[in-house]
Amino acid sequence: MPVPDLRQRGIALITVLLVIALGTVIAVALLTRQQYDIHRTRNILESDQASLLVRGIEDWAQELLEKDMKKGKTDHLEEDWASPLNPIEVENGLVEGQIRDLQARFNLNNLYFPVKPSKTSPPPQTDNRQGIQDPTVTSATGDLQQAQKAKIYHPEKQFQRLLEVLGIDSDKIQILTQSLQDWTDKDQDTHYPGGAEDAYYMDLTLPYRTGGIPLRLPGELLSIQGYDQALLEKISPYVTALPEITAVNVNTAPKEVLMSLSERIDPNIASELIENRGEKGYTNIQQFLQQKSLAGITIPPDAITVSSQYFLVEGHSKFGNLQKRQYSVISRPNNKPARIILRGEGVY
Ligand SMILES: [Ca+2]
Ligand SMILES: [Ca+2]
Repeated sequence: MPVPDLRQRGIALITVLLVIALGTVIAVALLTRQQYDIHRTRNILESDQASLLVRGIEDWAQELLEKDMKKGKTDHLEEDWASPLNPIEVENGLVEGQIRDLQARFNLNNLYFPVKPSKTSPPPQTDNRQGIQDPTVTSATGDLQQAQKAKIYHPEKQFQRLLEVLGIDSDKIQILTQSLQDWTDKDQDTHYPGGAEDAYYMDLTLPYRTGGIPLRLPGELLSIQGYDQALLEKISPYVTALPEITAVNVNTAPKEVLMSLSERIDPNIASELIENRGEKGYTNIQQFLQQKSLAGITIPPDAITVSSQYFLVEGHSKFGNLQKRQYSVISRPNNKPARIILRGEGVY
């Protein structure tokens, strides 16, 4: 009988050890995988719970805004909707929210939509005095025309004034205004001298085309010539992007936005206008326009309102280890249910 080779016995032993080691590695790998799966499943469940919680904020906001509409025609900061929803603890989490009036801000899309002639607009110019030679009459007509012209709303002027109030360099203001106009308008005619159409963007290292439609979110400004993150952060509390032309609600607008209504509204006048809102806000635009501090200052009536249709709802929820932030834009047209027209994760 051949004597077993010691070397062969050694190899057999190593093989056994190797099989045991492999077995252990596989077992550990399986266990780890199982742990990962458990974690992942927990994350998915918690994420779903956090999403459901934050979605509930929308229902709260819609209900509150619909109730508000039944209470009266004006919207101001002493109303229920304007108070934030303080954090509500739920099992394993919490939820909180806040409604903001988007018509307290300048609507960037006002540069896109044509200004609608309304009841408050001055009547079209009909000069039936042509041929009259009396210089005093001509001058009176001229003054009247001047006054009527000053009442016509020019969104681009308001935007430029807002940028000025926010401390943006005066040589950048025309570029920012005209490139926004070019970005949204349907044509390819570049506003001179500050605008930019496809020809400019197609020449960039990463080429792209202009939108040719109204903005959906203020953040889209980042694609446009002249805008960057720092500028966006500076202006974003004061601007919005809505699907139609909108007026500024003088009952909710901050100082900076009130100042954008006329270059003659300085910080003191704006503070007075805010103080004079009182507890109930201005009842109608005439009451606002008749304020003593606005004597001699013309504000286009179409630029202002005392009630709002568009609101922003910001929600935040926490469930387990997960958090969610969500923004929703609510449209609440007169006597119709409030509905969500835009929703996204993160910050508006
Ligand atoms: Ca209201
Ligand atoms: Ca264009």
